[in-house]
Amino acid sequence: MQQYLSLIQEIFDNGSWQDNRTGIRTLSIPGAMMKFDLQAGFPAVTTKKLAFKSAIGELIGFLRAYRNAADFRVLGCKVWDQNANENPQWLASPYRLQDNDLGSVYGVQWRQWPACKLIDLSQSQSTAQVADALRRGYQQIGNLDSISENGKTTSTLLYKAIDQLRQCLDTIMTDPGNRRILFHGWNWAQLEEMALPPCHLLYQFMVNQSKREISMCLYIRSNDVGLGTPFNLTEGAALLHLVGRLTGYTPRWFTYFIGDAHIYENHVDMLQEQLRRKPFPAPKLVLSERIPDYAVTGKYEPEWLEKVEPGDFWLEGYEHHAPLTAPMAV
Ligand code: UFP
Repeated sequence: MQQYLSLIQEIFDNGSWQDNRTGIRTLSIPGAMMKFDLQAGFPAVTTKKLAFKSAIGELIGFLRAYRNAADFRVLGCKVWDQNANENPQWLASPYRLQDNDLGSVYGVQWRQWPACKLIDLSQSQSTAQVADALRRGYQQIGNLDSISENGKTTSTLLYKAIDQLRQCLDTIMTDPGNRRILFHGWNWAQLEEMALPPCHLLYQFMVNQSKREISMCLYIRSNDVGLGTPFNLTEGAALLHLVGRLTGYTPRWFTYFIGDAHIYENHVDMLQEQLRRKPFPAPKLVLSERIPDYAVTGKYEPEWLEKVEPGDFWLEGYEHHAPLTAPMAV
């Protein structure tokens, strides 16, 4: 956890005060990186009590493509209530379907990224393109006529919900040397349909075939270092452990990139207190034996991405200082 404390110190030393949409100023730096060896321990914050159950509940909600704060609450994660029901901009949005609705946040993009193809039927390759799209699981929705000064063009619209995460696991299994094993949350067509556009938005997996290890890089465009970072570190590292288990690789390097790394003005006291505390050794993450280990069973069971439950994850040897709280900026 020294890396987390160093990041806090760096923001105190070099950050500049910035205004933002929440009305609570932040001390911010442009760009930061932390890199954790998961074989040396789990990156749990120890200078306060980590809301481990809540973070794991959120990750599981994402894995199941949840979009309702009440569903997250059932998993033990209450952090979405305010974003769903208190942000005035979202409350006024036509895309908010009902109370507690979050729109097409994180998991919806991870597991059901809405992909469309519009193929111009007048162009010579169109039949082959439509056939290729159908082979890839797209469904033909219908044809569209558009009229311009050059005349009428007919295009056909095809749609498919892409399970990006499942595709990543499949590629890890079939083509581990692939350098394109990633999933992305920043869907421009739907940003306004989300209670919060994604903060952690790009995940890439890398397999070391000779050492049988798997690593992950995560890019977070905007990170609340007081409340968000401990949460996001937990989720990212737990995800890498889970993907490693299901594909038969040992989780190794977890590299965490931040774009705008910031401390909210009303978190300064909490973080200064944490800097005064001496961190404890990193705990160990244990995954329940219920979750099949491909390295042991030889049977690939990616449906466990949806089947895992909060009780399948726990920390062993987690020593921490007293809890500290601070308000979340919405
Ligand atoms: N935030 C995080 N991690 C998350 C998440 C939100 O740090 O996983 F969902 C913080 C970052 C920022 C705010 O302080 O929430 C999002 O605001 P904005 O969209 O203006 O960057």
